[in-house]
Amino acid sequence: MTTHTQTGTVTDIAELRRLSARTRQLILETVHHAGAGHVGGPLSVADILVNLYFNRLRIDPENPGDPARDRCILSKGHSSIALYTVLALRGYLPVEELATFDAIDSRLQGHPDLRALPGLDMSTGSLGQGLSPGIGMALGARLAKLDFHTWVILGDGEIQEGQIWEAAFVASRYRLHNLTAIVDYNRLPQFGWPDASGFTRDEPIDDPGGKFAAFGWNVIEIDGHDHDALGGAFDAAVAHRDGPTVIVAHTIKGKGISFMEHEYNWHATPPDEQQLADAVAELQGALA
Ligand SMILES: Cc1ncc(C[n+]2csc(CCOP(=O)(O)OP(=O)(O)O)c2C)c(N)n1
Repeated sequence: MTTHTQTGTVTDIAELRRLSARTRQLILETVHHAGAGHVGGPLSVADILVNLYFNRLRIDPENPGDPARDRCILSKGHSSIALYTVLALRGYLPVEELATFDAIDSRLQGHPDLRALPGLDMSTGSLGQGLSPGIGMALGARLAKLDFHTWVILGDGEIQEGQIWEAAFVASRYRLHNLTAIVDYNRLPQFGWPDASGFTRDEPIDDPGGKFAAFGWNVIEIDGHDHDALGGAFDAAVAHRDGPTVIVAHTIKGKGISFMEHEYNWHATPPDEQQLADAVAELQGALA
């Protein structure tokens, strides 16, 4: 087995929290500057991405194409600005380049394009498709005798897509212990949940962990904003050797900014000047 050397790891919880706050600040500033982009989902997934990229993934920004590196697929690709921000803080691109987000020739498109930016492992955006290439990567690792781990981040709205459950079945059938899915379980998709009378905030289908368990997956449930819990869950997922693991990360859409939390209206609304100032003021304590 060939193993990748890990570089630049951060294990200190206070520093991980500070990186999360900095990530949130940059997400908000970038979307405000671009006048476009998603907000609620990126703020929801920020801690998961920070912990993965700084504390878990065996990666090296100097060698982004190493075949032995861990893989990470942001299947909920509309949250790209969170991923670009974490990649920038991790050294894959200059932080200043975030200002080009969503511009016509930018490497940082509204949805991730793996041909444009080293450090991206999959192009995503059409929801429901990220777990399947994750299976391909995990099977490829087995064939190539590489010990890398593949991580796939899913939205809870996204897992309404049937392809997710075809993939769940296949991953279990091949006992892919080198594959972990993380559900960003903020319980809010784009507009709430449609029903006969319009939109409701009551989920029609809950307990994603129970559903993955029915497909034979190992299930871990955690608070997806708690860096201690995230690190522990990632360790447990890698240690589990009998099939794939799903981490159901209980999160809050718009996390960190009081007037954005639990509000689907902030799914993809750029903050104006005053809203940005108010939001960054809320983050100040955590940035220190
Ligand atoms: C196949 C497909 N259908 C619809 C969309 C439009 N869309 C973008 S984000 C989104 C809601 C996703 O909700 P969720 O997965 O819960 O993400 P989060 O709440 O974390 O942003 C939708 C419907 C899409 N990108 N792909």
